[in-house]
Amino acid sequence: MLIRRPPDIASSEITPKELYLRRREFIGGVVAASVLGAIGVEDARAAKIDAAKSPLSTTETVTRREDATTYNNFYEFGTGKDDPGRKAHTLTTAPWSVKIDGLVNKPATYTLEDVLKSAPLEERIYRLRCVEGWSMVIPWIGFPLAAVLNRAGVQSKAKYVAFETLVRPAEMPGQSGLFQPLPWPYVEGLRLDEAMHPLTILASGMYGESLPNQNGAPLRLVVPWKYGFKSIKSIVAIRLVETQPPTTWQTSDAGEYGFFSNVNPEVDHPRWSQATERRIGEGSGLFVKRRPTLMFNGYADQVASLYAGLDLKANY
Ligand SMILES: Nc1nc2c(c(=O)[nH]1)N[C@H]1C(S)=C(S)[C@@H](COP(=O)(O)O)O[C@H]1N2
Ligand SMILES: [Mo]
Repeated sequence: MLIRRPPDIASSEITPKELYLRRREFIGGVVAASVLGAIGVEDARAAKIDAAKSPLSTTETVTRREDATTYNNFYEFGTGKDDPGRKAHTLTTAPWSVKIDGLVNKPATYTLEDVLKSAPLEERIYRLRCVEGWSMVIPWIGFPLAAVLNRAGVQSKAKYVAFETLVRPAEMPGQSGLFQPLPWPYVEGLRLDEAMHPLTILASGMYGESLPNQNGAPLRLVVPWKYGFKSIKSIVAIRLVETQPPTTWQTSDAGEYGFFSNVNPEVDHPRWSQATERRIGEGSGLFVKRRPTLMFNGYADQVASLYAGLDLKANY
């Protein structure tokens, strides 16, 4: 997003992947066996997760897992959409801990296993709309962020929640190269009422399995009514604070990315319209179908009241 490129991927970018996917469908014999072998290794690492489907799920067609795990933004592994899928396997996600501190009664460093005990895991099928103009529908497995915050005991002075991603250059090539696309750690923030909203979840899995590294293993935020960059990956710290915390994209370009970043078809990005979006997997090349972007990404009924009286153009 930082890099001055057209808002949507060019057809020249998608073509190789489309070809690759099509080629995989036709692959036969020996080659197929080796491809399956590679998939087998990945499957061995992914743990199956049983979770009841949440009624807060959309009934729209789910994006193919193949697309959701090969077309990503995770700048710690590079700025290319295929970088995370190719490079994130180097990240070790166990053991993992999450520090929860700031204005809470019980500041502590929780193990991942302990965090996951905060509430029953459920499957939530959510739309994810990237600020760049594409979207997916992803079956997350997670639980409300509110469960963790309530466990820690939020103090009355707390007004915002700040989140932080891991910094580990040895395992994150985007943090160690000559070209550093962003300042690290990647940080994000929510107003406390947004963080406590039942739609806001911490996800540890998707597609019935533990999260692939490229999607933010082992624990990431998902805030479905905001642009995708708010959904911070591979979280190591959650801090309750009194004043609005800095966020990575706002810090890197405040004129283009705001703190709220609610999906809004009526408020354009300075360099492109946000009125429509391309659903990954729907058409390709010249035949890309664009669909209208929905207010609050289609979650207006549940979240519009959070912003009553707020000028959404000024507070983008
Ligand atoms: N730490 C971190 N979190 C991140 C990003 C990132 O670069 N680093 N990219 C964001 C952006 S721009 C999007 S669109 C979503 C993409 O999530 P997905 O790859 O699981 O679809 O992750 C978000 N979370
Ligand atoms: Mo994004």
